[in-house]
Amino acid sequence: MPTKTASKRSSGTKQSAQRRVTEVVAPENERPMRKTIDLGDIEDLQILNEEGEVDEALDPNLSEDELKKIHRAMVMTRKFDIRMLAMQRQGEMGTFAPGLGQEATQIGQVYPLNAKDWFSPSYRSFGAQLWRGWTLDGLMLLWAGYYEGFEIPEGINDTPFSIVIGSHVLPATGLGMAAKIRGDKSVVVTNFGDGASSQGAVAEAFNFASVYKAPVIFVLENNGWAISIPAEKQAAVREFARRGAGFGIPSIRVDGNDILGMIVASQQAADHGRAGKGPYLVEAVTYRMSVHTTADDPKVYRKEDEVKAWEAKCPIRRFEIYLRNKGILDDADFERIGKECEAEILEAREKFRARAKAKPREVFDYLYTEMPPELKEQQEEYFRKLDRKGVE
Ligand SMILES: Cc1ncc(C[n+]2csc(CCOP(=O)(O)OP(=O)(O)O)c2C)c(N)n1
Repeated sequence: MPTKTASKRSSGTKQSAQRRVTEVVAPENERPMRKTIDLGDIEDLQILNEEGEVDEALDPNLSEDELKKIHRAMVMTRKFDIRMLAMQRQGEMGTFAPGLGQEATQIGQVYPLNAKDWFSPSYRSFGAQLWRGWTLDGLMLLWAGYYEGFEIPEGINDTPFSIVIGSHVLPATGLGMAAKIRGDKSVVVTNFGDGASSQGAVAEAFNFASVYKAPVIFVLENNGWAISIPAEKQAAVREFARRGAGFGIPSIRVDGNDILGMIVASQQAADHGRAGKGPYLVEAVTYRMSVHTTADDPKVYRKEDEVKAWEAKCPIRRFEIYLRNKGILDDADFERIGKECEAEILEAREKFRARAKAKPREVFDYLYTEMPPELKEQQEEYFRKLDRKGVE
């Protein structure tokens, strides 16, 4: 192989000696052939399209009872959403994160779980929490800031939702690793947004889960926006599912407004975990139709046309077309179910109101076993103020 010698002078030094740099130059015909690396296929799944047409070959053919249960859960999620927003606007609720338009993503991801499985959600997850057994009045208490609302319902393995974005994904992986060691075949579903997927902790979680084959189903809810940051500023690739491939995690991209697609993908991911094969990444492509939280006004950063275009992809409307075509439910049923859900929510609101009694003297409690002296001082001053105002 021929060699080429180049000479170069080092500059600015007293002993500017000549250095000899030798490069090895391979002739064209001796260079190794370029190879490509196969990153594996990422399936892009849709079973029920925007018009409510179903791909018969992929339809999971769930029983009538199951389909009705799923539909009711989606309607309940939406009705709860609308009511909570109204309660917040009327001053009865704390800051709230609506999930309007994400009902299929929510219900689909927890559908394959049983009580022994784990669910570790982000804050926009009340739909999935209701499916898991959290109560309507409990969630109202939670969002109104009462610690009683955070109590995990008896019999399920859920964690409280996380507000620090991406922070819960690493502990969820720890739960998956523990499940793997116990060998009890339980799986963990953890969800997070497109924005959270850029957090370092999420990359660490992917890596640990993949290396240790932990049965974790990472549900990346790509709802188009992380507050005012659009998905195209979040990642240079359109498909967030690609993020799994680099960690050796089988990944799927699903129409997150298609409840059947979400169920099939989540079931596939759960089966994979239960079989000891490790984690799975499910990218659910959906859209945040409402405000980020009640403290946000999306009109200042996104166009109404974009929201309008997604209205046509409504997950509930297309599922109702499917149910109507199958002769399982009709328009009168849809109206009745809507009213029943609304009545249940109003009943829960009464329970919530009976329990939501502000206890101003508890403000300093539940943080320390032994309160630091400076906090104790503040507490005493605060109590004197309450006494002066005649507040109990
Ligand atoms: C570590 C951390 N940084 C910043 C915030 C403030 N914050 C709250 S939500 C949010 C955007 C999250 O977007 P995404 O993960 O896409 O989820 P989405 O709200 O769209 O469901 C940010 C930056 C936070 N809660 N935690």
